[in-house]
Amino acid sequence: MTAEAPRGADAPPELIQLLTPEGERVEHPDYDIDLTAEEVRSLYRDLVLVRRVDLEAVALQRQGELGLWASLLGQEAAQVGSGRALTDADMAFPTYREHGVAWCRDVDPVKLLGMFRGVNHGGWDPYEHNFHLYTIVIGSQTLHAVGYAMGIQRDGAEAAAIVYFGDGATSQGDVNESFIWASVFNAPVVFFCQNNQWAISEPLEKQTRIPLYKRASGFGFPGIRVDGNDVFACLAVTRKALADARSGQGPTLIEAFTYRMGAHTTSDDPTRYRVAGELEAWKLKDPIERVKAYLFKNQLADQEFFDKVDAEADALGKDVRRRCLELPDPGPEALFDHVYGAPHALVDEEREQYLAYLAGFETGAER
Ligand SMILES: Cc1ncc(C[n+]2csc(CCOP(=O)(O)OP(=O)(O)O)c2C)c(N)n1
Ligand SMILES: [Mg+2]
Repeated sequence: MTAEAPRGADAPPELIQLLTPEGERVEHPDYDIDLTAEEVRSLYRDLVLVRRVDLEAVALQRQGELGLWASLLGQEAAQVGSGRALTDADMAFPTYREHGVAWCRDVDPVKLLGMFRGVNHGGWDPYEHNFHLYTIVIGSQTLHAVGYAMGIQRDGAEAAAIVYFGDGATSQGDVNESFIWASVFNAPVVFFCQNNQWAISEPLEKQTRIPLYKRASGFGFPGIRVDGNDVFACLAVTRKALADARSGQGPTLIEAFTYRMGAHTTSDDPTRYRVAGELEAWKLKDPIERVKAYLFKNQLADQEFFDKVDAEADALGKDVRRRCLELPDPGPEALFDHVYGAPHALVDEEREQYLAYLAGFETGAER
């Protein structure tokens, strides 16, 4: 330990990496992954397509078609790698930024856009995709995930839950409480923290004095740091953590070390609080470029393949834009839908009152 190291710091953090930023494969004794050329091409396609959907959503917001958008730019590998590690039976609990995981769960991107356009309250059936609704209240979904995991544990299901949250969320009480519950009940849950270095304008050093993954040991379960810009490593590490959870070995905290390359949301201007050099340094670790380099170097894909993926991405961007603009505005009564799972007398009464109130404006009879 050097004189400058913070009190309590011990060994330097280990980072699981299977693919370097230059596209070189690295072996790791605990995290071997054997991907076919087809599987690597498929991961590359996922990464490119989710980045394209994200880009289109940012443009739509800038043109006034969405109220807000939270970009995943830079975090594609963390999301696609972990998302592709899930089985159909596993359940994912996202924040508001997990568009790449939504993609892996076959949620139509237009449904995500609908929420940010204000025409739905979530837009998809969580059980149809085993992908919970987006959660804005920071960290609260960790409690939902642990509760769900304890439920499937009691059902004896061959499944696990995975919950996504950010570096900033680790300072929330909910997240720490969920760690305790998961630990003492040995719940089949994977805590997937995307450490993108920022919580809006608050840097990582204001959240923690030790690497986040090391927090897990204090709660009594393993923590691991993975290169969040390495889709192979994210896939391998998440696969193992999920398998451990399903086989009764309890929770794991995965810290995916990555970077939010864009603004926090479209309402934010990161040039006010972070230096440009930081972004430039992370651009060299781009999650897509390294897979492309790997495919090229190993002659697993040719230019025709890359052109085809780019064309598919453009077509997807256009299609998402067109269908977003065509989304119907819901009637005001839709506000009362889905408050409960079944009809409810009080909600019905409130809906009627509200519609009568609105009708008053048309006739001028009621105020
Ligand atoms: C309980 C709660 N407090 C504050 C906020 C406002 N808020 C929205 S996003 C955010 C930062 C979250 O940072 P992090 O967990 O690192 O996730 P990231 O946005 O970087 O993915 C905050 C404080 C909120 N949504 N919920
Ligand atoms: Mg963050």
